[in-house]
Amino acid sequence: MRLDVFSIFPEYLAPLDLSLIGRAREKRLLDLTVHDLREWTHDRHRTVDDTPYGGGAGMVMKPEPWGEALDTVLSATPDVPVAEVSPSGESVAGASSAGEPVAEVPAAEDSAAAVRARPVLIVPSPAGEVFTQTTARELASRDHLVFACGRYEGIDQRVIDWASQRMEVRPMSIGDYVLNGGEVAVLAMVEAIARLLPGVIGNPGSLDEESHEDGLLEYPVYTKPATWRGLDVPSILLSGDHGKVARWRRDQRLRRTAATRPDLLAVLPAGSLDARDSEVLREATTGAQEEEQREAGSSRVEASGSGLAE
Ligand code: JF8
Repeated sequence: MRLDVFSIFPEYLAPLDLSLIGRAREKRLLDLTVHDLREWTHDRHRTVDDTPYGGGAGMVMKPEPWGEALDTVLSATPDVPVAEVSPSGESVAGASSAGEPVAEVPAAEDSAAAVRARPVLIVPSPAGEVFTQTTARELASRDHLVFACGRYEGIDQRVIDWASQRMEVRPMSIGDYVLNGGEVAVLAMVEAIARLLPGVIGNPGSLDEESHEDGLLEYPVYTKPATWRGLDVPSILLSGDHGKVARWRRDQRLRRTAATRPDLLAVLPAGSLDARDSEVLREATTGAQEEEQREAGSSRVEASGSGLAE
C-alpha cells in the first residue's frame, strides 16, 4: 500500500517511523511518504494561509499549494479508464501486439482492480464522517491513500471540490472533540488501517476477537501473579476449562458493552446473539435500569440528557 501524507508540520508524523508501522515500512509492506506542504509554495515566506473571505476568526489554508501538491500525486497515478484495466493491471486492447484477439475480461473484475488502484484523498475534519473500524477495513483494501492535514480554520473548500472530481475524497473525523489540526487524526487512522494489512501484525488471529471487529468490547485480561496487592485473578481463568473460560469471556464482553457502550448493542448484526447471550444482556440491562432508578431518586440532574445539549 502506498500512503502520502501532506502537512505543514511533517515532524508531527515522526511516530510513523516507529514500532508496527516502522517495521511494516522496513518490510516494504507500506510505502509511506510524509511531504512538507510548504514545498509547493513559491514566495519568500512560504505562505500557506490567508484571511477568510466573509470575515471571521482565524486563517484559512490557501488553495494553490494544495492544488500543486495534489497534482504531483495525480500525475504519478496512471489515468487508466476503468473498463480498460485487466485484473493483472495490463491494459486490454482489442488485440494483442501480435494481432490475435484478446479474451474479454469480466467487467466486475475490471472495476474491482481499477477501484483498488484509484487514490483516496482522506481529509481530517471535525465536520467529516466518523472514522470507524468499518472505515479502516474499507481503506485497507485500497492501493493508494493520500492524507491532507489541515491547520488553522481548515482548507479552502475549493480544494476538496476540485479533488472530488478527480479522486475519491473522504472528509473524516476521529471523534467529537476539537484538535488543532489533522496530524494527530492521521496518526490514528494510519495505525488503524496499516495493522489490517497482511503481514503487518505478527499474529493475525489476534485481530478476530478485538473490540469493534465484531461489535462487542473486549473481555478483561489478566497475567501473573495470580494474586497482586490482595486482588485475585478470577478463578475460572486458572481452571483449565477452555469451554468455561470462553463462556465467561463472552459474558464479560456482553456486560461491559451493555454498561459502557449500549449504542453498540443496538447495531449488532442480526444473528450475533444466542439464547445465553440474550439472557446475560437481559440481566445486565435490568440491573442497570434498577440502578438508574435508584440514582434518579437522589440526583435527578444526571438523567437530563447527553451533555451535548447543555
Ligand atoms: C482541525 C484542521 C478532527 N476529530 C477531530 N477533531 N478535530 C479535528 C480536526 C481535523 C483537521 C483540522 N483543525 C484544523 C481539526 C479530525 N479528524
